[in-house]
Amino acid sequence: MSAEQQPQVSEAQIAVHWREEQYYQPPASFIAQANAADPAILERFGEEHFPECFTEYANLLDWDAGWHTTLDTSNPPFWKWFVGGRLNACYNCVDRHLATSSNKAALIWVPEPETEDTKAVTYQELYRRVNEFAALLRDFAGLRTGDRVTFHLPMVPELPVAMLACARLGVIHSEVFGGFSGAACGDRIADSGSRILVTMDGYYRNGDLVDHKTKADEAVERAAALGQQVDKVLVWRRHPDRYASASQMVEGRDFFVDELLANYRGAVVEPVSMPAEAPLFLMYTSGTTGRPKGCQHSTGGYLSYVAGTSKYYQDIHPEDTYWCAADIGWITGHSYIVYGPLALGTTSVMYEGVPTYPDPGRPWRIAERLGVNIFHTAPTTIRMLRKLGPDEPGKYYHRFKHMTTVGEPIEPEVWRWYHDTVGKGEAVIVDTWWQTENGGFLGATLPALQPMKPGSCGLGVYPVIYDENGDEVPAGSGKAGNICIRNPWPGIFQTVWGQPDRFVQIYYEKYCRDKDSSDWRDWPYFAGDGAVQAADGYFRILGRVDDVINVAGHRLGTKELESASLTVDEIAEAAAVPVIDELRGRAVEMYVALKPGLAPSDDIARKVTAAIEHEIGKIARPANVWIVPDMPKTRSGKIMRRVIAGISNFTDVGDVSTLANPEIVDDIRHHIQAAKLARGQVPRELSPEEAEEIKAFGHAE
Ligand code: 6R9
Repeated sequence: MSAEQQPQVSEAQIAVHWREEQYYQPPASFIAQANAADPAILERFGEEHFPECFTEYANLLDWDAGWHTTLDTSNPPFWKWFVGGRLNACYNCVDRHLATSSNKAALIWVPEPETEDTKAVTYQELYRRVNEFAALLRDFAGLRTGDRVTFHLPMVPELPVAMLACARLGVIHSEVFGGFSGAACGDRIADSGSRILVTMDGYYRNGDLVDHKTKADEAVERAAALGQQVDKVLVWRRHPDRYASASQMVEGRDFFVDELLANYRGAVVEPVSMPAEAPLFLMYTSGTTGRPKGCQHSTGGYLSYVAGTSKYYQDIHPEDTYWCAADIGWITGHSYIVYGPLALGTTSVMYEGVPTYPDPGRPWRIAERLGVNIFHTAPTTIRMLRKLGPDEPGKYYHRFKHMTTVGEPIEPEVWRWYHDTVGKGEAVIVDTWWQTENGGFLGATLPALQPMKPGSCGLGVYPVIYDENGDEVPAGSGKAGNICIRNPWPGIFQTVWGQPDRFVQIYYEKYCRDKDSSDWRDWPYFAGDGAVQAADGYFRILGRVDDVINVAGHRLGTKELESASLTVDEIAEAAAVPVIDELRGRAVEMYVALKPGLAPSDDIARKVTAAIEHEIGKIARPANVWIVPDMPKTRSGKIMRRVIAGISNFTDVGDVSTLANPEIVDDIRHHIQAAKLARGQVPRELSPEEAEEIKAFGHAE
């Protein structure tokens, strides 16, 4: 759709002004080797074959006992997959590969310091390490099937070892992202009821050996204040011979894992045969208000789903060298660094540190040296690498057949750099839309069968767009609405740990047609994202439904404002926020960061305004364009729009302690608010509702 042909918008819709992008076809060389190259797969997974089609994913695994019911919907919306089946996730990711691949690398771990050696962990070694740690967890820590254990581990091989050891015992692991504070970890320990915390003394980040163990002390204290006693803290050492933390080891509570492991040398622990429905792990979502939500993932459904999507959407073959540059502390890392790739018996690369350390050529150096042929990362990382090292990929001889993107919509400009420069025009790109709650990809293209379209996540697993009344928004109408998933899928989380009512209320209440029905057709899954579907069926995600700016009745998606800004050559990153405006209700303010080496100028700000007017229309013209050195971001790289919205509106920016770069907040506030004062743009005092809206802007719920 061109900027001139704008659709009719009503209050209830988000205006959509995207330009249609051109298709990119997969190279013939990719198609020739792809796992999903036969169009028959599209037919096999058609809705008329639901739910039996998903047995194809389950059959990628080894089961101890087959299931009698593929999908049990008797207690909606608590769906159960592969009921009656039994399996062990660790056995499927480790033991079963030994017969053919014991000497092959399961993990290749790249430490951040380039002076330290890369370490390959073969399937045989992984088997040994997982068994020994499982014995320790069982015999020293007293963990039993069904218990929860919290990890607060960085990107080190000890993390997948610990996960798989739990899976071997049927113990439910809950990894808290290493960058989170001790207090955040303590909240999650308490919520999950963990008695054991597994942590590490320190790890490398941006050239520094970060002291991590200190957070364990704070976590234990916080958990105790919330009524959860931690009995033991198991501390791995980054360098086994020296302790890298300033914090004291607490007698009787804290233990060095490398010392304890001496007692478990050669131990073998039988994998516990678990029901398909047994929880495998909890993953807390980045919810910013209220109690954290522990998404409970199943063993059989989850593992089947990540194995199947890894095989078909990421085209992972056992002989590939696959690198997902996410952190295992997020769902992407659980599904697509550990469980999916290892279930398929491939080699999964792990990198400890920051992608731009010591320079923005680092990822391409790693890929060249290790022969990585599948690369997986997030738009925020792509934008950062493009900003700091736009020509770096050209200096290395890496060759990718496949690249994944995940985490937020990717601006077409950035997509093209990823495709042309990182992928050298010869890699397919799969834009994967999904959530912590979902276990694995939902919106994505099958790369050999469906062409790429920059900025669109493509088709996927039974997505549908509903309007506010629950009516389906037709493809090609140009109207946006709420993206939902019509059918259950095996990777769906089972519940919010300890909060089943919240599970139903947040994800199913909005579009449930009949609360008494046990027909899944009456229970679409509400994802909380806005989306639009083009005439060809491709979905484009517009961001969280609450990230909408209502200018004089036009609901503008933040993502399209940001995408328009990125068509300006000088711009590396952009964020749109609302400001309270007497005339128009809300007005748009843009925050932009420039590519390195460029000086801020009024001219650049004017270009951004012009681009927005051109791409979207005068209605979206920003009240101000602020050029800032960096954006406040979460640890997973998502821009915290509520923080900048607070700055623009002179309101409370809220808690910034979990940001990756909290120091930037005061810096931006000082400059922007001084400039607004000088321009006479200080807003009046906001009403409590307005203040609440600004505070909630960009929240995920
Ligand atoms: C996997 C993950 C989920 C939210 C999701 C959506 C956004 C993720 C996206 C995307 C557009 C994509 N999102 N992938 N938006 N295109 N390819 O990121 O999980 O951290 O729970 O975030 O991220 O808004 O609702 P999670």
